[in-house]
Amino acid sequence: MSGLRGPSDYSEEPLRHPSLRINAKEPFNAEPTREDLISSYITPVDFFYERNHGPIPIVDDINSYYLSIGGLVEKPKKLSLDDIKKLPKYNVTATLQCAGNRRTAMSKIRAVRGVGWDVATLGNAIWGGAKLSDLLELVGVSHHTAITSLGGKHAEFTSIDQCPEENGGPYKASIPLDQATNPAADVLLAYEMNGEVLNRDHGYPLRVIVPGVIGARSVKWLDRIDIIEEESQGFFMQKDYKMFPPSVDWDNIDWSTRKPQMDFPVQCAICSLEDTNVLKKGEVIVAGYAVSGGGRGIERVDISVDGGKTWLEASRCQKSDVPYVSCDVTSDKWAWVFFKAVVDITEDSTIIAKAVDSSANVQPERVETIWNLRGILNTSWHRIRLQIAP
Ligand SMILES: Nc1nc2c(c(=O)[nH]1)N[C@H]1C(S)=C(S)[C@@H](COP(=O)(O)O)O[C@H]1N2
Ligand SMILES: [Mo]
Repeated sequence: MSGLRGPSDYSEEPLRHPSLRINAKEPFNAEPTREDLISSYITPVDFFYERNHGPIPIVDDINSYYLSIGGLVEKPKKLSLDDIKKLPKYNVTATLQCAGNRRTAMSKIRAVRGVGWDVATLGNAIWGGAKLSDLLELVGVSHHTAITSLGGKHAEFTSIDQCPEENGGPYKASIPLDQATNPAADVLLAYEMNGEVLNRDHGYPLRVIVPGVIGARSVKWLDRIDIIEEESQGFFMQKDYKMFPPSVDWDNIDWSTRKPQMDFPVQCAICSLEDTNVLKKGEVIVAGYAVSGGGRGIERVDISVDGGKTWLEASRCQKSDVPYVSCDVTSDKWAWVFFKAVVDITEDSTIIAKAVDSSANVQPERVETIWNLRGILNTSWHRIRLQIAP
């Protein structure tokens, strides 16, 4: 075995920060409060959402851990963590977002299947590790390869956790080989998160980070990588995390008609306010995050306090040392931006935020128009109903 062990029950779970809001206990699924989420541009590990499909794996002896790389490659290999650490190390600031972020709001339109989430099922971390493109060179697959000499077109990541959806088998996902072998795609084999050793909850000892893509493809507790001909046939690629139109429900679904979701669309949410807030007349701070997938940066965030009749542009609260220009090499093109506006509220109001990305994609106005049976990718305008105390 690879030194990784996937328990069959929840008796060996790690300790978690008490401020996380738990949405499901077994498997453990939790998100921070809105306030905690925007308390720091780099999300502290303690406040970083967790999405699991089974019990958290364990490494009993790190010296016995190895990663297998095989499939349609000329030189299959087994690498220890030290071998992986010998490859050039990169730090990539990337926002990981679960496709189920904001699902609860979508389920209010019509029932959807999946864990309920508020608006904080994402986090922004500095991931440290080796590039997948460099690792694949060790097995004879050079940079910018779309198909190997043996016909491989996808890189499949396999974990060790026991997932009920896979009948007790491990979590799997894949990405196209041209993305895996493109150094600029920044796909990482991360062993660090925010400068610390990756913890068990987030994938110790090694996880994949696929920047700009829904979190589901960033496989934790990596056991093996295989270069395969077709995309991964695993449950989470084929029977989950696909985007369907509002006309498809459980009685007429045909999973094979859609592709697995990869990039996430433009998204934003207000985190300084809750729907239950009753405030005094006067200044209100409207602050939150905006992020887009595929390396598309955020162009602007619009705020309305009159239900969408008029708009004002929010200001950006970026880290002071990194100017945000999405096409600039020094920018964090995979990372969220924080926004802020101060508005004057005199009566009960609906406050709206919508973001625009660098390709001029805009969030859809109404959740009804993007309702889908799995409740993924709710990127509709984020609305807060504010009450003013009499
Ligand atoms: N092995 C494994 N990897 C996994 C998952 C999982 O259940 N098992 N969940 C995926 C999903 S759906 C998301 S959103 C992210 C969550 O990563 P995090 O828990 O570190 O925030 O991990 C992904 N990788
Ligand atoms: Mo997810």
